[in-house]
Amino acid sequence: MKRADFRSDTITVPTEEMRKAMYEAEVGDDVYGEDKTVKALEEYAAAKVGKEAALFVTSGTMGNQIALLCHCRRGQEVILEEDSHIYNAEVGGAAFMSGLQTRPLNGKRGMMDIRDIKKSVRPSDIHCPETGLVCIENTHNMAGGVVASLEELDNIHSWALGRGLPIHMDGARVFNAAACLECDVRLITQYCDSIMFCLSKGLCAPVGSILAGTKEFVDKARRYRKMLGGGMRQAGVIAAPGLIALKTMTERLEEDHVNARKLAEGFRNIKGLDVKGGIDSNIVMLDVGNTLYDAHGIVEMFKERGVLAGAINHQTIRFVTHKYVNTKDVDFALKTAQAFFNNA
Ligand code: TLP
Repeated sequence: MKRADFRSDTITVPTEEMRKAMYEAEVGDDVYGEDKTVKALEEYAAAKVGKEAALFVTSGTMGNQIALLCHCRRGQEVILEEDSHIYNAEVGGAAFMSGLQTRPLNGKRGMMDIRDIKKSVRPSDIHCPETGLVCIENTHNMAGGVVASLEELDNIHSWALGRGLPIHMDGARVFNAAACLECDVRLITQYCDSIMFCLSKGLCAPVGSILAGTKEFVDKARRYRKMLGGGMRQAGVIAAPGLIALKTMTERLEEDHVNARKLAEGFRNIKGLDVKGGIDSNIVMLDVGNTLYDAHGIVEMFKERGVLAGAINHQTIRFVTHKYVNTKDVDFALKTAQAFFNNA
C-alpha cells in the first residue's frame, strides 16, 4: 500500500550524504572540548544566525529549557503565547526546572500583540513576580506554521531592548520563516537575544538542535546542558549531519511550502473541509469541524488508506510537508480525502 507521512517534519531521515559524513566524522570528547566536528557545527551555526556563539543540544526542548534557565531567575515570570510549544509541550519544564511562572498571552495567528506584551510586564511592586523574558515562536507550530513579520519582531525587540528585557526565539523552524520571507535568516534573528533552532526537523538531521546567543550566554548554557545530562562525548557523529543540514537543506524548504499550499488549496476545494489561515510555510491545519466526523476518526480513516497525519484536537488535523513527501503524495492525500468526503 502506498504510504505518505505528513505527521511531522521530524520524521525526516538523514540523507546518504549525512550518513557518510557520520561515518567519516572526526570525533573527540566534547565534554573536554575536543570534538572538532561539534566545534565546527557550533561555529558555523553561530555565524549562520548572526550570533557570537552556539551550543549543540540534544533537542529543541532542551535548547528552549536551557534558554529559560540562562535568562531568568527562579520566581520570575516569562511572557509567551498561549499556544506556544514552551508553554504546552515541554512537560511544564519552565516551572519544574527554572522555577518560573508563565504568563500566556492570546496571540493572533500565533503572534502576541506588542500592546498586550507591554500591558503584561509587571510593575515593580513587592507583591508581583518580576518579568524576566519574552518568548516568541517563529514559525508558530500550532497556529499553522505562521511566520512573524520583520516589522512585528522589530517592534517587540526595540521596545524590549529599552527595558532591558531579553527575547528568546523558539525558532525550531526559523529557516522555514526565512524561506517564506525570502531573506537571510539573520534579518530575523537580529531581533532576539537567543535563538533555538532544530536540525532534526525539515533539515533532515537525525538528532539535535542549536541554541545561539552571546558568548557569555552560551558559556552559561553549556554548564546548564551538562547539569541536565546533555554533555555529549564523541558527538561529532551526530554533529556531522547537522552541519550538512545547515549547509544544504535550508535552501530547499520553499519546495515544502509549495506542497503545503497545494495541499491546503486542495482541501479547501472539498466540501465541508477548511484550512486555518494562510499557508506561510510547511504546516497545514485542516479544519473538519463542519463535517460529521471527529478529527481523531478522520486521522484513523486516513491511516487505513496510507495517509498519516496528526489530530490536534477534535476538529483540527495537522499535516506537515517535508523532504520525504512530494507533489504525488499531496495528490494522493487529496484524492483520499475527496473519495472519503464526497461519498460521506
Ligand atoms: N515539535 C514537534 C512536536 O513536539 C509537536 C512537532 O512534531 O512539531 N519548538 C517547536 C515550535 C516545536 O515544534 C518543537 C517540536 C519543539 C520546540 C521541540 O523540539 P524537540 O522535539 O526536538 O524537542
